[in-house]
Amino acid sequence: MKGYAMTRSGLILATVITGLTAGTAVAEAGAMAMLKGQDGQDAGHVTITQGPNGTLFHAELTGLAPGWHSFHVHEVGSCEDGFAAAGDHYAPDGNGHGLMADGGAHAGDLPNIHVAADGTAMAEFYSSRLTVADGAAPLMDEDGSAIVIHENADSYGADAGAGGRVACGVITQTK
Ligand SMILES: [Cu+2]
Repeated sequence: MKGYAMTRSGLILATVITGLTAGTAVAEAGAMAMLKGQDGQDAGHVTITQGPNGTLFHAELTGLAPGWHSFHVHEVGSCEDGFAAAGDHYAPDGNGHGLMADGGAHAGDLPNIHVAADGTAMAEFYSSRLTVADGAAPLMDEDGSAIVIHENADSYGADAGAGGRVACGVITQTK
């Protein structure tokens, strides 16, 4: 009877450990990007904080045209060549574009931001797909990644319609 009780305890302990491991798979980490416009002027910054089950983006932006704009993670950590060097949207899983599209979305597809009349925007997004350094879609992969803000709002469909690149910042790991 006593032996049976010990076996039961052993099984319960094993279950608890498995649960904890699943909830803490991604290590704590952080990153940031300082953004510039095409004229080289400061366009604000984005801080990125890794949590146990997702990644929080906090954006404080300036010097942008009022209205809605696309906000994406692009696949290369470079803003050279008029921001073209940032490449396409970050999509390590091979999904198509568009938060609301069949076959979407790119891991780097994020919600639009709204810029006020004074050219500033404050926004926060949470992504359960992107990670700072570990996992299936790390921002700090071999060639890094960049935040790009576009001229137009993202349609969230398969064709983004985002237009030109108006601000860019290379993502760098801070912890
Ligand atoms: Cu983009």
